[in-house]
Amino acid sequence: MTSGSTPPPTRGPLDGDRLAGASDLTPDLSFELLAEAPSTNEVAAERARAGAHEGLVVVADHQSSGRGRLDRTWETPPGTAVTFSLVLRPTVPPASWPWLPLLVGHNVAKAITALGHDANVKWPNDVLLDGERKVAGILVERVETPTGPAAIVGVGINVAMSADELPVPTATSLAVAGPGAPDRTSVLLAVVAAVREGYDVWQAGGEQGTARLAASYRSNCATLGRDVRVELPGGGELLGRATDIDDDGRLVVATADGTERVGAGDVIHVRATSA
Ligand code: BT5
Repeated sequence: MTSGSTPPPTRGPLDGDRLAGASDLTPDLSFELLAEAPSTNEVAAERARAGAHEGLVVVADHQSSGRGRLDRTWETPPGTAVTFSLVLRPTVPPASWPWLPLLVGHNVAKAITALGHDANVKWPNDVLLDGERKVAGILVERVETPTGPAAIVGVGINVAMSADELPVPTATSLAVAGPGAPDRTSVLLAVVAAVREGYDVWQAGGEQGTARLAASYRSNCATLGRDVRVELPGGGELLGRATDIDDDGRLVVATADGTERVGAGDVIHVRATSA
């Protein structure tokens, strides 16, 4: 699966004309394409503070200083990835906001599945291929703006990287998983449409919308039923079996000392057969 014999992927630039056409067809989405940006989340946050409407998608053909969670970095060689940030202005009650990052991961996984891959989500929102390697990462940030809080939904997808271009051993790309990789513009449009649609359905559904999202998320979460090690944000870790995602989107872990609920953390799926 990770052999060096992957055919050379297409590395053309993102197609600005197709993005403009998509903006015309879908009034709830508009695209701003930048040749290069340090971090699309930073640019989109600036746009939101300046009044950007819900549905603005800031796309970088190349992102040079991508950010992960907790000040980590997101690395993507030029021409190989999709990196974008979508501005949203959720109207769901504050208690439902924690579901947004999970919704995004779930819908990115669905879009990648529709492109012919076996994609699912490691809690909270790492998108894995074949239940193992990370193909997409998500960073959702809340920013205060003069017209109320906005959510900046940042998504990075590894599309055309060859095996030796992957930044870390736990990563994969659509090209490495094969067969072949679609062009980056097609991946971008498919993923943005899936996220926007899932978001609209969730927002329109009220409490039922969150209940439906939770059921759908649970059914495609690679973490449920697994033995896990959870590295907690403040240091420390939990070991146990992931048994559920609760109604607030937290991971429920059965440990030797009882049941714990985790709202944030890094999950490592522990294999029964190896360390
Ligand atoms: C994430 O963080 O997974 C969130 C990544 C979000 C990136 C998007 S791109 C568009 C938008 N603009 C931004 O500036 N960011 C968002 P986290 O779970 O903390 O994972 C980061 C870790 O993943 C790093 O410490 C590396 O170990 C690993 N990593 C870095 N680049 C990777 C890649 N391309 N593919 C897979 N893993 C990667």
